[in-house]
Amino acid sequence: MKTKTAFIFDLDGVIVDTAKYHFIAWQRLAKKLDINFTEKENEQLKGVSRVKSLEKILSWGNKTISEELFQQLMDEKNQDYLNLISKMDEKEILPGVKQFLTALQDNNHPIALGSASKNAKTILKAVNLLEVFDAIVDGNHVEKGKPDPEVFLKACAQLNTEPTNAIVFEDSIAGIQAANAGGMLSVGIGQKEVLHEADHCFENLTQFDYDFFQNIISQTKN
Ligand code: B16
Ligand code: MG
Repeated sequence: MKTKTAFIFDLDGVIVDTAKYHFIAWQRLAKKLDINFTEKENEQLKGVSRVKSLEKILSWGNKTISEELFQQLMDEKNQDYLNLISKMDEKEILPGVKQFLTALQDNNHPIALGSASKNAKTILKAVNLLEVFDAIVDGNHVEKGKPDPEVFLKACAQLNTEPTNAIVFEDSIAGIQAANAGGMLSVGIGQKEVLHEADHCFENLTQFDYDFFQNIISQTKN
C-alpha cells in the first residue's frame, strides 16, 4: 500500500531566513582573511556544511592554514552566527511556510527536516516549529553533506517511506542535486535560473497551495 506522500524541508532559506546571517558571518571572516567574498561566492555555500564552506573560502583565497587555526575560524564563524540568530523568533519564518505546514498536518502527511546545519534544533526551537516535524535529520546526523543524498535518505528512513514517495523543498543547488540523486521529487525555492535542476521552482512558499501538491503527488517518482 502506498503511504501518504512525505514532505521534506531544508531549513536555512526554506523555513527561515537564516541564509542572510550565514552570509554576514562568512563575509566578516573572509574579510579578516583578506579574501573576496560576495553574494556570488555565498551562493555556492548554501546547503554546504560548515567544514566544506571554510575549505571553499580558503581555496578561493589560495590560503593554506593549520588544522588548529581551521578549527578556531570555524568556531569563530559559528559564534558570530549564533550571536546573529540569538534574537530570532517566529517573525523570521518565511512567508507561506506556516500555512503550508498546517495544511500538511491537517492532511496527515509525514513531515521531516533535512538540513546541513548543526544548529537546526536551536533554530526550530527559537521559531517554535520543533513540534511540527515527525523526523529531524541535520548536520549532526550525517557523514556526507549535500549534494550527497544521505540527509534526505535518512529522513525517508525515519519517516518509514520510500524516497520515490517524498517531495524535497530546497533553496540550494547542492540540496536540489541531493534530492535528485536520492530519487525524490525536488522543489526549488528561489530563482529558476539558479535552481534549474529542480523538478519545480517557486520564489517562495506563498506561490502554491496544498491543492497544487495534491495534483503533482501523482507525479512523484514512483
Ligand atoms: P551550521 P540548510 C545549511 O543549512 C546552510 O545553508 C549552509 O549555509 C550552512 O553552512 C550549513 O547549513 C551548516 O550550518 O554552520 O549551522 O552547522 O540550508 O541545509 O538548512
Ligand atoms: Mg538551505
